[in-house]
Amino acid sequence: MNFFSKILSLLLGFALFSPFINNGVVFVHALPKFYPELQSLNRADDAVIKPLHRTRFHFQPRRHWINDPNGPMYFNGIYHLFYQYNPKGAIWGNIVWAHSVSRDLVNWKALKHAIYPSKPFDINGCWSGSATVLPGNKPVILYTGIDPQNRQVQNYAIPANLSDPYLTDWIKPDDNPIVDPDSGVNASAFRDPTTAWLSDSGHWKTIIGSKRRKRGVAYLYRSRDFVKWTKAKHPLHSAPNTGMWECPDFFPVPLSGNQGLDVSVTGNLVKHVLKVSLDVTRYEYYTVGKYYHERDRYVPDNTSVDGWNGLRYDYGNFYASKTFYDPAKKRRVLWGWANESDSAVDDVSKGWAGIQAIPRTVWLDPNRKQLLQWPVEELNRLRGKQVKLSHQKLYKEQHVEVKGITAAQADVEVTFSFSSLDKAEPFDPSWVDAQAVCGKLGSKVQGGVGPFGLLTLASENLEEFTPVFFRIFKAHHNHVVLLCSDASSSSLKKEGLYKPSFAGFVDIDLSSKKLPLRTLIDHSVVESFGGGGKICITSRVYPTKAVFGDAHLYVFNNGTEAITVDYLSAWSMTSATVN
Ligand SMILES: *[C@@H]1O[C@H](CO)[C@@H](O)[C@H](O)[C@H]1NC(C)=O
Ligand SMILES: *[C@@H]1O[C@H](CO)[C@@H](O)[C@H](O)[C@H]1NC(C)=O
Ligand SMILES: *[C@@H]1O[C@H](CO)[C@@H](O)[C@H](O)[C@H]1NC(C)=O
Ligand SMILES: *[C@@H]1O[C@H](CO)[C@@H](O)[C@H](O)[C@H]1NC(C)=O
Ligand SMILES: *[C@H]1O[C@@H](CO)[C@H](O)[C@@H](O)[C@@H]1NC(C)=O
Repeated sequence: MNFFSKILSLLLGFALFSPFINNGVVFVHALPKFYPELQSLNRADDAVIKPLHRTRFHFQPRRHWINDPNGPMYFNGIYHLFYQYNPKGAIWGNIVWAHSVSRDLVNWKALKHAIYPSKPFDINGCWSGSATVLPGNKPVILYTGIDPQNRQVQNYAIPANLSDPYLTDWIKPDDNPIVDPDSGVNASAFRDPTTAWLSDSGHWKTIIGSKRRKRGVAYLYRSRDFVKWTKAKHPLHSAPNTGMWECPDFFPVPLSGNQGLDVSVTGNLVKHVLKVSLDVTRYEYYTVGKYYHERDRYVPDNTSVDGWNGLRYDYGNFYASKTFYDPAKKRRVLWGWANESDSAVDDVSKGWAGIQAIPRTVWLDPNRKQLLQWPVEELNRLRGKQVKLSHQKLYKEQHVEVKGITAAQADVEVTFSFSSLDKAEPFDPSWVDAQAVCGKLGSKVQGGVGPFGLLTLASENLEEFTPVFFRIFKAHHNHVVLLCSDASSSSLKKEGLYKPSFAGFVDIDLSSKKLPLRTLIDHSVVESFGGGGKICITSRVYPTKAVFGDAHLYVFNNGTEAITVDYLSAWSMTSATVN
């Protein structure tokens, strides 16, 4: 991640913005301001950890700041997750690779830090990277180190003892760094190596995120021995006006079925996915395309938008994501960081900041234009008490409570149906920004078909609620479905909260006149999967009344077309054992 953007997390507010326009694209540069006094407020004792909005089944450390998931992998029956972590406080700084292990991706045990600044090649920072399991079942980590000149260099680390089931200790060999930024590369924008793949020619390949002026770039490097790396003449891919590409991720998906593939698989039965995290917007986008492995070039399909209006894994708080192949269950699993939406001062006072979203299985949609995502199946083991609703009609302005579960800690699966689309509101073709549409047409603005959905983390009299809802529009030739996860009424707290109306448009076949939705609710996070995983949105919210036993869950409709809850199943979730 970018040094400046990381400093952003130190800010109380973004003091100065200077937008300028280039080729029709607005770049917003934030001029960072340091608040060193916040660093001195950091505390190390458990006593100050505020439990109020802590999650109970998401991944988070016991305290302090976390950001990017790093080097996820499966090794000898155990899942490993490393992550960017500040051992000294709840704001960004002092970053190490913290390390946790799990047998089920749900319950985690914290180990000691795997990688921390100690050598010239990482003395100023141990930033993000990936794990690759080499033939012979030997894991190796590639990560970005910040050297004494503050250059971003790429290093490797290997387990000290392959017989240790937890791979607790890691060695950083003295022949690091293994990749220096050459004269053509901006040494302040050169980071986050991916899991390497092996080609038929016996070369290992990895990509490293960068930029050239305003062009986002994924530089490709090749190696025979994993230690000596050579930059390819051409990047694997690049795109104009997207700015710095952080945390690239590149992997194959089979044309059909939901299995995952090892990263080295190529051929006519796969497509490839390239995801990048855009430092300028703090969002990610991905394309589906073809990898020409002889030429080492990736070309997105013409159905994928290659730019910051592209497809997103998640239209909410979700960044710096990374996938790995799980050979035990033959699936590809996605991790992503969900940052806080409160202020740095609030983070210091609650003693912690940042969670990882629930790991998701990802695979190619049968339409081959996008991915589908679903929470890993192991999460279902936390499902406790279940309540059901079926054939529940919802007329305009109606909401019905789903009673009998812990609404602040729940998993909800629901299928809505409607009998006609005739009442759908007209779609304005100038609406390209779904979030702006949701901001304008929230749950309170009545519609035709929708808004309908769930009211999560709601207080009894709806002073606070986070609605997750669909709204269907009639465009010239088709219907357009909007999914919103709207934090604007999520909290009565007035100051210091970011309450965006996150939303995305989704290409769903409406011929069945049904729309499914699954939402995971965990105290300060609402994570939704619309249309069977076609669209995901994660919101971070901080209710003041709708907490613990005072939180409620409702289904609602605010459109003129009557909606039916065909079937709803909601579960109280038990708490996972996390770190
Ligand atoms: C390596 O790990 C194994 C299993 O934990 C342990 O028995 C062995 O003593 C370790 N070797 C060293 C050199 O630490
Ligand atoms: C290199 O990247 C840094 C960090 O984004 C930026 O401030 C600087 O202007 C870039 N240098 C060049 C020569 O583009
Ligand atoms: C997109 O590519 C496909 C082949 O992959 C081609 O058949 C189609 O005509 C292209 N569409 C456009 C609009 O270029
Ligand atoms: C439904 O619409 C009414 C009228 O605009 C509004 O008062 C109410 O808050 C809306 N319900 C929700 C859940 O937003
Ligand atoms: C998460 O926090 C919000 C509110 O401070 C910012 O607006 C986002 O830019 C930030 N997201 C990331 C990825 O840093």
